[in-house]
Amino acid sequence: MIAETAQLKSKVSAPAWDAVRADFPALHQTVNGHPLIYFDNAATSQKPLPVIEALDRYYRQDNANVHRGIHELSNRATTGYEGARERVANFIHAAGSQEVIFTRGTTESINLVANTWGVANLKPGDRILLTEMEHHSNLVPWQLVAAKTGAKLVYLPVTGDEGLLNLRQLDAVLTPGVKLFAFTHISNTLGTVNPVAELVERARKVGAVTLVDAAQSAGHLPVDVRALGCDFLAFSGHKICGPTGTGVLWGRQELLDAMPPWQGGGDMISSVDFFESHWNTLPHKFEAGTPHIAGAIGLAAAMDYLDAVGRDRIWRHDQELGAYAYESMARLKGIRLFGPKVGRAGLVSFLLDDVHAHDVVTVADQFGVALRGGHHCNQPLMRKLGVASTARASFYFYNTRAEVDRFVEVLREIQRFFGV
Ligand code: 7TS
Repeated sequence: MIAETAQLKSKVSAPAWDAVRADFPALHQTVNGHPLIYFDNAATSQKPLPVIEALDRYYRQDNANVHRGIHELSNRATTGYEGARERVANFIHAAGSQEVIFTRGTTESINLVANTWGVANLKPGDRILLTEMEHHSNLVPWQLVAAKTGAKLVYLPVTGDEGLLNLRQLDAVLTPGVKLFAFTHISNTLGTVNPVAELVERARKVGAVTLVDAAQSAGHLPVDVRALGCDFLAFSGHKICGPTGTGVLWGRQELLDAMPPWQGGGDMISSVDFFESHWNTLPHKFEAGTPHIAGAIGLAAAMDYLDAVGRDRIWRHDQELGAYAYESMARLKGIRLFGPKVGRAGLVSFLLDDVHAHDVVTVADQFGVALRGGHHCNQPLMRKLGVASTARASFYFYNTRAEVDRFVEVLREIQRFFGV
């Protein structure tokens, strides 16, 4: 197991991929009589033993509420939880852990910004710039806040099947009226990798605040919020080997300080009277109630794990597997592939002839291959692409070329099955 290497990162060489794979219990099972091929990583990743063990250890030994007790277990829980926050800050190169807010996931992180920064700062006529490739969780919160504030939504278009942001149209939509530009780092449907630093720089020129949806990138490549230059960054723990129900909102301290709280309750106050209250300092102002203590500790273990493997190495692996899958799949007659031909992340969306995406996924499951089919919470993008849904294979560092080869064979079986 590579858990030990997490602490000794600088002293040991990165573990072999076989050793990494051995750390994920869920990968070693048969499904419908076939060895599982788990290609649904964009939805959620599997969990390695050190993360499972961190949760187990917390609940067995340290379980107590945080920031309240003076007793030993509460101190341990608080140390674990706040230590996890430091780990996150270090993982994304935040200026300090006070800039790290724990949430339930990307969705909640974006809703937090929309409901606090958005409601406090947007007024009628202001513009919110999004892109046509956003996940519903980076669309709907802004639709809600636009309805509340009178701000207007504007979209940066995507170029057809290639699925790149149309940067030639950026000047036309990134006007001085834009107060917020929120966009995804990596598209969960197209596999496009967007030029975050360039987009942020362009946004800054018109004075727009930027929010990066890093749901598909945070655990896949090194993310440095200060190098990217953005104002907010959101991601989910469960997509990067951490527990479900965990996520992060990172924001620049001066913005977070100026934002009103979102949810009220315990822990987010410094004092409460019958008619008014005063808010706690960062990051507690945005964390009302008992947080997901075990989840945060598990997420920190996931980050240790990813860094022991090496995020540069994970990213190279992701890209190689994405390119290999794309090229192998492109050889199938009657397949339609979505997203960029080169430079893609580790996922491929496709349609086989006129077989419905759900049928592809259902038959693939009979062969032990876990895919996702549907609109992937990208309905407007699907409409733009002229399809109702796609099937999608999404990879992570524990997936192999041999699995891709087997998956392509299964796609051939599916074509035979449907007689196409
Ligand atoms: N943003 C992007 C780009 C995503 O891919 C997802 C989840 C989210 C936001 C929301 O994350 P959550 O953890 O808050 O739910 N994407 C997917 C997917 O592609 N398949 O299932 C969930």
